[in-house]
Amino acid sequence: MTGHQHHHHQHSTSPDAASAHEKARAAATPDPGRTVVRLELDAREVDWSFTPESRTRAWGFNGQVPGPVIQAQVGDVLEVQFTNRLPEATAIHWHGLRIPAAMDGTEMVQRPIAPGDTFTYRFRLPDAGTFWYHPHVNETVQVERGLYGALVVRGGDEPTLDGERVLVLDDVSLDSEGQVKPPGGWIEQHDGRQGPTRLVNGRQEPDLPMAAGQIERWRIVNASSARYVRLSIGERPFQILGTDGGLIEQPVTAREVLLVPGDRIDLAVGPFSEGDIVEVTSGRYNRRTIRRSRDERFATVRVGPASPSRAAIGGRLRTIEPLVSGDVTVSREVHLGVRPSLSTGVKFVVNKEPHHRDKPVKVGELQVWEVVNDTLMDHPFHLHGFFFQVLAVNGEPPAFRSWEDTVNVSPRSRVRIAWMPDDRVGEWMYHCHILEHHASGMMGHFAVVA
Ligand SMILES: [Cu+2]
Repeated sequence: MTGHQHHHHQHSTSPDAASAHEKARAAATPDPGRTVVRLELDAREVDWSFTPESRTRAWGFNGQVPGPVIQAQVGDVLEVQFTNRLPEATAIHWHGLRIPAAMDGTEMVQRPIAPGDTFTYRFRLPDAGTFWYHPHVNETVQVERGLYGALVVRGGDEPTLDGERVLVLDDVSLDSEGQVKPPGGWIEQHDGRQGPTRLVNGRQEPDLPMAAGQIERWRIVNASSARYVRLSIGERPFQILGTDGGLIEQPVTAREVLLVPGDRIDLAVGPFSEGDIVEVTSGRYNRRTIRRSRDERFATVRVGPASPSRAAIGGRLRTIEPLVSGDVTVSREVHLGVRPSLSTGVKFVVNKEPHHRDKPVKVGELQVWEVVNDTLMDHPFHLHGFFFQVLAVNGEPPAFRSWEDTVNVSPRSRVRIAWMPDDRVGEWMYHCHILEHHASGMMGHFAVVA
Protein backbone atom coordinates (compact mmCIF):
# COMPACT_ATOMS: atom_id res chain seq x y z
CA MET A 1 0.00 0.00 0.00
CA THR A 2 1.34 3.37 -0.95
CA GLY A 3 0.22 6.05 1.29
CA HIS A 4 -2.86 7.93 0.36
CA GLN A 5 -2.53 8.54 3.97
CA HIS A 6 -5.54 10.42 5.24
CA HIS A 7 -8.87 8.79 4.67
CA HIS A 8 -11.03 9.79 7.51
CA HIS A 9 -11.36 13.52 7.77
CA GLN A 10 -13.10 16.18 5.81
CA HIS A 11 -11.49 18.06 2.95
CA SER A 12 -11.45 21.80 3.12
CA THR A 13 -14.46 22.41 0.95
CA SER A 14 -16.38 24.41 3.52
CA PRO A 15 -16.83 28.18 3.19
CA ASP A 16 -14.88 28.49 6.45
CA ALA A 17 -11.83 26.84 4.96
CA ALA A 18 -12.09 28.91 1.79
CA SER A 19 -12.21 32.12 3.77
CA ALA A 20 -9.29 30.92 5.89
CA HIS A 21 -7.28 30.74 2.67
CA GLU A 22 -8.36 34.24 1.71
CA LYS A 23 -7.51 35.59 5.14
CA ALA A 24 -4.12 33.89 5.17
CA ARG A 25 -3.26 35.39 1.80
CA ALA A 26 -4.51 38.84 2.72
CA ALA A 27 -2.55 38.80 5.98
CA ALA A 28 0.73 38.16 4.19
CA THR A 29 2.44 41.52 3.89
CA PRO A 30 6.20 41.99 3.74
CA ASP A 31 7.98 43.72 6.61
CA PRO A 32 8.98 47.37 6.06
CA GLY A 33 11.79 47.48 3.51
CA ARG A 34 11.22 43.89 2.45
CA THR A 35 9.63 42.58 -0.69
CA VAL A 36 7.36 39.98 -2.27
CA VAL A 37 9.39 37.14 -3.79
CA ARG A 38 7.26 35.73 -6.60
CA LEU A 39 7.90 32.61 -8.56
CA GLU A 40 6.12 30.10 -10.70
CA LEU A 41 6.54 26.48 -9.82
CA ASP A 42 5.16 23.43 -11.53
CA ALA A 43 5.36 19.73 -10.85
CA ARG A 44 5.82 17.63 -13.97
CA GLU A 45 7.41 14.56 -15.46
CA VAL A 46 10.99 15.02 -16.59
CA ASP A 47 13.70 12.85 -18.12
CA TRP A 48 16.46 13.01 -15.53
CA SER A 49 19.87 11.36 -15.31
CA PHE A 50 20.41 10.42 -11.68
CA THR A 51 23.50 8.51 -12.82
CA PRO A 52 25.62 9.10 -15.93
CA GLU A 53 24.27 5.89 -17.52
CA SER A 54 20.60 6.18 -16.70
CA ARG A 55 17.70 8.14 -18.03
CA THR A 56 14.77 8.11 -15.66
CA ARG A 57 11.21 9.28 -16.08
CA ALA A 58 11.36 11.31 -12.86
CA TRP A 59 9.03 13.89 -11.38
CA GLY A 60 10.46 17.32 -10.64
CA PHE A 61 9.61 20.89 -9.76
CA ASN A 62 10.24 23.12 -12.80
CA GLY A 63 11.70 20.13 -14.65
CA GLN A 64 14.60 19.55 -12.29
CA VAL A 65 15.58 17.37 -9.33
CA PRO A 66 15.72 18.89 -6.83
CA GLY A 67 13.47 21.83 -7.68
CA PRO A 68 14.97 25.33 -7.72
CA VAL A 69 16.53 26.62 -4.50
CA ILE A 70 14.11 29.32 -3.38
CA GLN A 71 16.01 32.23 -1.81
CA ALA A 72 14.55 35.02 0.28
CA GLN A 73 15.11 37.13 3.36
CA VAL A 74 13.34 37.16 6.69
CA GLY A 75 10.30 39.40 6.44
CA ASP A 76 9.79 38.81 2.72
CA VAL A 77 6.53 37.41 1.49
CA LEU A 78 6.88 34.34 -0.69
CA GLU A 79 4.28 33.97 -3.41
CA VAL A 80 4.39 30.73 -5.37
CA GLN A 81 2.02 30.28 -8.27
CA PHE A 82 1.92 26.53 -8.48
CA THR A 83 0.62 24.43 -11.38
CA ASN A 84 0.15 20.70 -11.17
CA ARG A 85 1.20 19.07 -14.47
CA LEU A 86 1.40 15.59 -12.96
CA PRO A 87 -1.03 12.81 -13.85
CA GLU A 88 -2.25 12.81 -10.22
CA ALA A 89 -3.24 15.29 -7.52
CA THR A 90 -0.58 16.95 -5.39
CA ALA A 91 0.09 19.87 -3.03
CA ILE A 92 3.15 21.52 -1.51
CA HIS A 93 4.13 21.30 2.13
CA TRP A 94 6.65 23.91 3.32
CA HIS A 95 8.72 21.91 5.77
CA GLY A 96 9.76 23.90 8.83
CA LEU A 97 8.07 27.18 7.94
CA ARG A 98 5.97 28.84 10.63
CA ILE A 99 3.21 29.92 8.28
CA PRO A 100 -0.60 29.95 8.55
CA ALA A 101 -2.28 26.55 8.74
CA ALA A 102 -4.09 27.17 5.46
CA MET A 103 -0.70 27.31 3.67
CA ASP A 104 0.71 24.09 5.18
CA GLY A 105 -0.16 22.02 2.12
CA THR A 106 -1.53 18.97 3.90
CA GLU A 107 -4.83 17.27 3.19
CA MET A 108 -6.00 18.61 6.53
CA VAL A 109 -6.10 22.14 5.17
CA GLN A 110 -6.20 21.86 1.41
CA ARG A 111 -7.95 19.75 -1.18
CA PRO A 112 -5.11 18.25 -3.26
CA ILE A 113 -4.60 20.19 -6.47
CA ALA A 114 -5.97 18.21 -9.42
CA PRO A 115 -3.92 17.65 -12.60
CA GLY A 116 -3.96 20.86 -14.63
CA ASP A 117 -5.08 23.02 -11.71
CA THR A 118 -3.22 25.86 -10.04
CA PHE A 119 -2.93 27.15 -6.50
CA THR A 120 -1.16 30.20 -5.11
CA TYR A 121 0.76 29.82 -1.88
CA ARG A 122 1.45 33.14 -0.23
CA PHE A 123 2.93 33.72 3.19
CA ARG A 124 5.43 35.81 5.12
CA LEU A 125 8.78 34.21 5.96
CA PRO A 126 9.23 34.68 9.71
CA ASP A 127 12.53 32.87 10.31
CA ALA A 128 16.01 32.57 8.83
CA GLY A 129 17.19 29.05 8.13
CA THR A 130 17.37 26.17 5.69
CA PHE A 131 13.96 24.73 4.88
CA TRP A 132 12.53 22.56 2.15
CA TYR A 133 9.38 21.92 0.20
CA HIS A 134 7.79 18.69 -0.98
CA PRO A 135 4.34 17.19 -1.63
CA HIS A 136 2.31 15.87 1.25
CA VAL A 137 0.15 13.72 -1.03
CA ASN A 138 1.12 10.17 -1.98
CA GLU A 139 4.56 11.04 -0.65
CA THR A 140 6.12 7.59 -0.88
CA VAL A 141 5.77 7.92 -4.65
CA GLN A 142 5.95 11.66 -5.31
CA VAL A 143 8.94 12.56 -3.12
CA GLU A 144 10.76 9.38 -4.17
CA ARG A 145 10.47 10.33 -7.85
CA GLY A 146 12.14 13.68 -7.20
CA LEU A 147 9.60 16.23 -5.99
CA TYR A 148 11.49 18.22 -3.40
CA GLY A 149 13.55 21.40 -3.19
CA ALA A 150 15.36 23.63 -0.72
CA LEU A 151 14.28 27.02 0.56
CA VAL A 152 16.90 29.33 2.06
CA VAL A 153 15.81 32.27 4.19
CA ARG A 154 18.56 34.68 5.22
CA GLY A 155 18.60 36.76 8.35
CA GLY A 156 20.00 40.25 8.82
CA ASP A 157 23.02 39.08 10.77
CA GLU A 158 24.51 35.97 9.17
CA PRO A 159 28.11 34.82 9.66
CA THR A 160 30.45 35.56 6.74
CA LEU A 161 31.84 32.56 4.87
CA ASP A 162 33.78 32.20 1.65
CA GLY A 163 31.02 30.45 -0.22
CA GLU A 164 27.80 28.63 0.27
CA ARG A 165 26.40 25.36 -1.01
CA VAL A 166 22.96 23.89 -0.65
CA LEU A 167 23.27 20.10 -0.64
CA VAL A 168 20.04 18.13 -0.81
CA LEU A 169 20.69 14.49 0.02
CA ASP A 170 18.48 11.69 -1.23
CA ASP A 171 18.68 8.12 -2.40
CA VAL A 172 16.79 6.27 -5.06
CA SER A 173 16.06 2.70 -6.13
CA LEU A 174 16.38 2.29 -9.89
CA ASP A 175 15.45 -0.86 -11.83
CA SER A 176 17.54 -2.31 -14.69
CA GLU A 177 15.86 0.12 -17.11
CA GLY A 178 16.81 3.05 -14.93
CA GLN A 179 13.26 3.68 -13.75
CA VAL A 180 12.31 4.39 -10.15
CA LYS A 181 11.08 1.12 -8.69
CA PRO A 182 7.49 1.06 -7.51
CA PRO A 183 6.96 0.72 -3.76
CA GLY A 184 8.21 -2.64 -2.59
CA GLY A 185 7.12 -5.38 -0.24
CA TRP A 186 6.83 -5.76 3.48
CA ILE A 187 10.54 -5.25 4.25
CA GLU A 188 10.42 -1.86 2.58
CA GLN A 189 7.18 -1.06 4.38
CA HIS A 190 8.89 -1.92 7.63
CA ASP A 191 12.31 -0.32 7.08
CA GLY A 192 11.25 2.54 4.86
CA ARG A 193 12.65 2.80 1.36
CA GLN A 194 16.41 3.17 1.25
CA GLY A 195 17.75 3.14 -2.30
CA PRO A 196 21.31 2.12 -3.15
CA THR A 197 21.93 5.13 -5.43
CA ARG A 198 23.02 8.08 -3.28
CA LEU A 199 22.23 11.51 -4.64
CA VAL A 200 23.40 15.03 -3.91
CA ASN A 201 21.27 17.62 -5.68
CA GLY A 202 19.80 14.95 -7.93
CA ARG A 203 23.10 13.43 -9.11
CA GLN A 204 24.88 10.28 -7.99
CA GLU A 205 27.95 10.89 -5.79
CA PRO A 206 29.12 14.12 -7.43
CA ASP A 207 32.51 15.81 -7.15
CA LEU A 208 32.48 19.06 -5.22
CA PRO A 209 35.36 21.33 -6.27
CA MET A 210 36.55 23.64 -3.52
CA ALA A 211 39.40 26.11 -3.13
CA ALA A 212 42.11 25.39 -0.57
CA GLY A 213 42.17 27.70 2.44
CA GLN A 214 38.49 28.56 2.29
CA ILE A 215 35.67 27.90 4.70
CA GLU A 216 32.26 27.33 3.17
CA ARG A 217 28.77 27.24 4.57
CA TRP A 218 27.03 24.01 3.68
CA ARG A 219 23.29 23.94 4.09
CA ILE A 220 22.34 20.27 4.04
CA VAL A 221 18.85 18.80 3.72
CA ASN A 222 18.04 15.12 4.15
CA ALA A 223 15.22 14.59 1.65
CA SER A 224 15.41 10.81 1.58
CA SER A 225 12.44 8.63 2.47
CA ALA A 226 14.10 6.71 5.26
CA ARG A 227 17.89 7.00 5.25
CA TYR A 228 19.70 8.06 8.40
CA VAL A 229 22.76 10.01 7.29
CA ARG A 230 25.56 9.87 9.85
CA LEU A 231 27.43 12.57 8.03
CA SER A 232 31.21 12.69 7.97
CA ILE A 233 33.41 14.92 5.83
CA GLY A 234 36.52 12.77 5.66
CA GLU A 235 36.47 12.58 9.47
CA ARG A 236 37.70 16.20 9.49
CA PRO A 237 36.29 18.54 12.11
CA PHE A 238 33.57 20.97 11.01
CA GLN A 239 31.48 23.51 12.85
CA ILE A 240 27.75 23.21 13.29
CA LEU A 241 26.24 26.66 12.77
CA GLY A 242 22.54 25.88 12.61
CA THR A 243 19.87 23.23 12.71
CA ASP A 244 16.25 22.95 11.52
CA GLY A 245 15.14 26.31 12.93
CA GLY A 246 18.19 28.39 12.00
CA LEU A 247 21.41 29.37 13.76
CA ILE A 248 22.34 27.89 17.12
CA GLU A 249 23.85 30.10 19.85
CA GLN A 250 27.50 29.38 19.13
CA PRO A 251 29.36 27.16 16.69
CA VAL A 252 29.84 23.57 17.85
CA THR A 253 32.82 21.61 16.56
CA ALA A 254 32.09 18.02 15.52
CA ARG A 255 33.40 15.30 13.25
CA GLU A 256 30.05 13.74 12.48
CA VAL A 257 26.41 14.64 12.77
CA LEU A 258 23.26 12.58 12.40
CA LEU A 259 20.75 13.83 9.84
CA VAL A 260 17.47 11.94 9.99
CA PRO A 261 14.88 12.17 7.20
CA GLY A 262 13.51 15.72 7.09
CA ASP A 263 16.45 17.21 9.04
CA ARG A 264 18.61 20.15 8.06
CA ILE A 265 22.02 21.21 9.29
CA ASP A 266 24.18 24.26 8.52
CA LEU A 267 27.91 23.65 8.72
CA ALA A 268 31.13 25.61 8.33
CA VAL A 269 33.37 23.28 6.30
CA GLY A 270 37.11 23.64 5.69
CA PRO A 271 39.75 24.85 5.29
CA PHE A 272 41.39 22.07 3.29
CA SER A 273 44.76 21.92 1.51
CA GLU A 274 45.38 21.85 -2.22
CA GLY A 275 45.18 18.31 -3.54
CA ASP A 276 43.06 16.99 -0.69
CA ILE A 277 40.40 14.51 -1.69
CA VAL A 278 37.77 14.37 1.03
CA GLU A 279 34.88 11.93 0.96
CA VAL A 280 31.48 13.00 2.21
CA THR A 281 30.04 9.84 3.67
CA SER A 282 27.20 8.44 5.66
CA GLY A 283 28.56 6.11 8.31
CA ARG A 284 26.89 2.94 9.44
CA TYR A 285 23.95 3.65 11.70
CA ASN A 286 21.91 0.86 13.18
CA ARG A 287 18.34 2.07 13.22
CA ARG A 288 17.23 -1.52 13.76
CA THR A 289 16.01 -2.20 10.27
CA ILE A 290 15.80 -5.64 8.74
CA ARG A 291 18.33 -4.62 6.09
CA ARG A 292 21.82 -3.82 7.43
CA SER A 293 23.38 -0.37 7.25
CA ARG A 294 26.81 0.25 5.70
CA ASP A 295 29.32 3.08 5.27
CA GLU A 296 28.39 4.79 2.00
CA ARG A 297 29.64 7.74 0.01
CA PHE A 298 27.53 10.73 -1.03
CA ALA A 299 30.14 12.98 -2.66
CA THR A 300 33.84 13.74 -3.02
CA VAL A 301 35.40 17.13 -2.27
CA ARG A 302 38.34 17.84 -4.60
CA VAL A 303 40.44 20.68 -3.31
CA GLY A 304 42.09 22.95 -5.87
CA PRO A 305 44.47 25.92 -5.61
CA ALA A 306 44.13 28.22 -2.62
CA SER A 307 42.01 31.34 -2.50
CA PRO A 308 42.15 33.93 0.25
CA SER A 309 39.62 33.53 3.01
CA ARG A 310 37.42 36.27 4.44
CA ALA A 311 35.42 33.91 6.65
CA ALA A 312 34.37 35.48 9.97
CA ILE A 313 32.14 33.23 11.98
CA GLY A 314 32.51 34.70 15.44
CA GLY A 315 31.87 33.07 18.77
CA ARG A 316 28.26 34.12 19.18
CA LEU A 317 25.70 33.46 16.48
CA ARG A 318 22.50 34.43 18.28
CA THR A 319 20.59 34.05 21.53
CA ILE A 320 17.90 31.39 21.93
CA GLU A 321 15.78 32.01 25.00
CA PRO A 322 14.80 28.77 26.74
CA LEU A 323 11.09 28.07 26.46
CA VAL A 324 10.99 26.55 29.94
CA SER A 325 13.22 26.51 32.98
CA GLY A 326 13.14 24.38 36.08
CA ASP A 327 10.54 21.72 36.63
CA VAL A 328 7.88 21.30 34.01
CA THR A 329 4.67 19.38 33.80
CA VAL A 330 4.34 17.15 30.77
CA SER A 331 1.15 18.19 28.97
CA ARG A 332 0.90 15.11 26.78
CA GLU A 333 2.56 11.88 25.82
CA VAL A 334 2.82 10.88 22.18
CA HIS A 335 3.49 7.18 21.85
CA LEU A 336 5.06 5.93 18.64
CA GLY A 337 4.07 2.30 18.29
CA VAL A 338 3.39 -0.65 16.08
CA ARG A 339 0.60 -3.12 15.88
CA PRO A 340 0.29 -6.33 13.89
CA SER A 341 -1.09 -6.19 10.37
CA LEU A 342 -1.97 -9.09 8.10
CA SER A 343 -0.84 -7.38 4.88
CA THR A 344 2.46 -5.77 5.91
CA GLY A 345 3.53 -7.50 9.12
CA VAL A 346 3.12 -4.34 11.20
CA LYS A 347 1.22 -1.09 11.09
CA PHE A 348 2.83 2.06 12.48
CA VAL A 349 0.61 4.00 14.87
CA VAL A 350 0.45 6.86 17.36
CA ASN A 351 -1.18 6.22 20.72
CA LYS A 352 -2.29 2.82 19.39
CA GLU A 353 -4.23 4.38 16.51
CA PRO A 354 -3.23 4.77 12.84
CA HIS A 355 -3.72 8.41 11.72
CA HIS A 356 -4.38 9.38 15.32
CA ARG A 357 -6.78 12.23 16.09
CA ASP A 358 -5.11 14.05 18.98
CA LYS A 359 -6.58 16.58 21.43
CA PRO A 360 -6.53 20.26 20.49
CA VAL A 361 -3.99 22.67 21.97
CA LYS A 362 -4.76 26.25 22.97
CA VAL A 363 -3.04 29.34 21.68
CA GLY A 364 -0.54 30.61 24.24
CA GLU A 365 -0.50 27.45 26.37
CA LEU A 366 3.01 26.04 26.56
CA GLN A 367 3.19 22.49 25.28
CA VAL A 368 5.57 20.03 26.89
CA TRP A 369 5.33 16.75 25.06
CA GLU A 370 6.98 13.50 25.89
CA VAL A 371 7.48 11.65 22.62
CA VAL A 372 7.86 8.01 23.56
CA ASN A 373 9.14 5.40 21.16
CA ASP A 374 7.59 2.09 22.19
CA THR A 375 9.06 0.28 19.20
CA LEU A 376 12.39 -1.39 18.56
CA MET A 377 13.45 0.89 15.71
CA ASP A 378 14.26 4.61 15.35
CA HIS A 379 11.65 7.15 14.23
CA PRO A 380 12.24 10.78 13.21
CA PHE A 381 9.42 12.82 14.81
CA HIS A 382 8.37 15.89 12.79
CA LEU A 383 6.01 18.63 13.99
CA HIS A 384 4.44 20.83 11.34
CA GLY A 385 4.35 24.60 11.54
CA PHE A 386 6.08 25.17 14.89
CA PHE A 387 9.61 24.94 16.20
CA PHE A 388 10.29 23.09 19.40
CA GLN A 389 13.19 22.91 21.84
CA VAL A 390 14.41 19.52 22.98
CA LEU A 391 14.40 19.56 26.79
CA ALA A 392 15.67 16.06 27.43
CA VAL A 393 16.49 12.77 25.77
CA ASN A 394 15.91 9.95 28.24
CA GLY A 395 16.20 12.52 31.02
CA GLU A 396 19.46 14.06 29.79
CA PRO A 397 19.60 17.60 28.39
CA PRO A 398 20.80 17.95 24.78
CA ALA A 399 24.37 19.08 24.04
CA PHE A 400 23.19 22.54 22.96
CA ARG A 401 19.98 24.54 22.70
CA SER A 402 18.36 24.81 19.28
CA TRP A 403 15.09 25.21 17.44
CA GLU A 404 13.96 22.03 15.74
CA ASP A 405 11.04 20.68 13.78
CA THR A 406 12.39 17.14 13.44
CA VAL A 407 14.06 15.03 16.11
CA ASN A 408 15.13 11.43 16.23
CA VAL A 409 13.56 9.15 18.82
CA SER A 410 15.67 6.05 19.40
CA PRO A 411 14.14 2.66 20.22
CA ARG A 412 12.51 2.53 23.66
CA SER A 413 13.45 6.18 24.25
CA ARG A 414 11.70 9.34 25.38
CA VAL A 415 12.34 12.77 23.97
CA ARG A 416 10.80 15.69 25.87
CA ILE A 417 10.08 18.74 23.73
CA ALA A 418 8.56 22.14 24.43
CA TRP A 419 6.76 24.36 21.95
CA MET A 420 4.44 27.33 22.05
CA PRO A 421 1.28 27.44 19.97
CA ASP A 422 1.13 31.02 18.75
CA ASP A 423 -1.96 32.55 17.16
CA ARG A 424 -1.91 30.38 14.02
CA VAL A 425 -5.10 28.50 14.71
CA GLY A 426 -6.12 25.64 12.45
CA GLU A 427 -5.34 22.03 11.66
CA TRP A 428 -1.79 20.84 12.19
CA MET A 429 -0.04 17.50 12.37
CA TYR A 430 3.00 15.58 13.51
CA HIS A 431 4.36 12.35 12.10
CA CYS A 432 7.27 10.03 11.64
CA HIS A 433 9.29 11.34 8.68
CA ILE A 434 10.09 7.86 7.40
CA LEU A 435 7.59 8.24 4.59
CA GLU A 436 6.43 4.62 4.66
CA HIS A 437 5.75 4.84 8.40
CA HIS A 438 3.81 8.06 7.97
CA ALA A 439 1.77 6.48 5.17
CA SER A 440 1.11 3.44 7.33
CA GLY A 441 -0.36 5.65 10.06
CA MET A 442 2.38 6.90 12.38
CA MET A 443 0.96 10.40 12.51
CA GLY A 444 -1.36 12.54 14.57
CA HIS A 445 -3.44 15.53 13.60
CA PHE A 446 -4.81 18.11 15.95
CA ALA A 447 -6.23 21.61 16.05
CA VAL A 448 -4.66 24.74 17.48
CA VAL A 449 -7.64 26.63 18.90
CA ALA A 450 -8.08 30.15 20.26
CU1 LIG B 1 9.02 5.76 11.73
